[in-house]
Amino acid sequence: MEKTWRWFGLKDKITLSMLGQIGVEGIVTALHDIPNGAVWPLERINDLKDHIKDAGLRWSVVESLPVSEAIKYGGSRSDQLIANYIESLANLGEAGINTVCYNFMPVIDWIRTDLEYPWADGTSSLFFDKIRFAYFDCFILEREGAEEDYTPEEMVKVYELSKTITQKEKDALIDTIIVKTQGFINGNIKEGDKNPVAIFKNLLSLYKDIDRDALRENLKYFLSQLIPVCEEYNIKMCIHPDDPPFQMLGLPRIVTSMEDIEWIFNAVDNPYNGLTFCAGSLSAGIHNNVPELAEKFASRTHFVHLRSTEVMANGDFIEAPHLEGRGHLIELVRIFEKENPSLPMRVDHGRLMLDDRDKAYNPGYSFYGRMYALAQIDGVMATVQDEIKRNMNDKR
Ligand code: DNO
Repeated sequence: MEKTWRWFGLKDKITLSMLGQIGVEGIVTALHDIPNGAVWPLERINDLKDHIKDAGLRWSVVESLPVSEAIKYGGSRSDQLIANYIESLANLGEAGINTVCYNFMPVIDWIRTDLEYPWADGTSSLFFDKIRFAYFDCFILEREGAEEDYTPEEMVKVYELSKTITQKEKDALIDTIIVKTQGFINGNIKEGDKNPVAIFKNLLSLYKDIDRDALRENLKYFLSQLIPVCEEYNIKMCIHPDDPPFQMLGLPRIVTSMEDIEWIFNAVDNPYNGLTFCAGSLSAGIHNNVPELAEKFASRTHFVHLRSTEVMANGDFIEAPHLEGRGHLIELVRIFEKENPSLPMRVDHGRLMLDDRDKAYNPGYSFYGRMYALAQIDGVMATVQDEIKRNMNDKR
């Protein structure tokens, strides 16, 4: 697979010349400063593409071309926003950038409760604590009916927590769930926004009449408008699974399982309607067998995120070291190397380690942590490629 790296543009403290030194071949990025919903001008795309090329790399994948909320909930501006999206795609196609990752998660992209969960070895990783999340849902958002989403045993723990949690911890929880993890993704909420909880509640209310079926229909409509343009410009669209892959906050989530992904592929049955195989997101759902999904969807996978998680019996999950956990990345490398050796792959999220701390990297996007994971995966890829070569020689 092609070794790519998510780079956040000219403002990223991790420079392209650093990436050149650690074996990165392709760049995954976006025009992060263009507001969600506006057209990406061809000139701007070409400028960034040339900048990357000058560093001896290529712009392999767009992550993400964000889908505006009104497209997802089917608001009155939806058609105009889809027209803008199509124009951006055509411009990307014109510039020769052919893989576009996006997601269709309402309101909130990915969800974690802790950005620096400590490991015994001194490193730290991202973590999801179900009880803290339930506390946020029931006591901070005060979402109507929230308690019904948790078991009575869980609610007992939530009430216990409510007696001891400090204001500082509450603020940190809000900051982590709806600001820090979202702000850098062209999302709905930015660092510095006043009263993020109110903004967030307002966004949730946009979906009060949208269930899974309605969201699916809006995705189908969006894709059916896009795909002819993708065929014309050879642009592979790849939807990112929901992270984590289950229903939360009363919002519909439609990219969580084998059945969901099959539904999407059948809704617009065209190879340009493909998947970002994010092993990390998929592995956080105990209903998912990640290698089985990879076997099944390899031919419609256009981009791979290699990351793994471990899910606890109480519903918490942690981002596991890349060679451990439910992601089974070694097996995935076998599957994808066989299917398409030129598929772009990026290691996703890394631990905070060594000199990473206090660098204010976007959560999950450390330098040494990701570099370490990339080196591990690089070794696995070399081994698997060698296995494939040997098998071919044996067959001759
Ligand atoms: C988080 C990422 C997501 C992902 C988007 C793709 O680290 O995996 O933000 O980039 O969901 O649209």
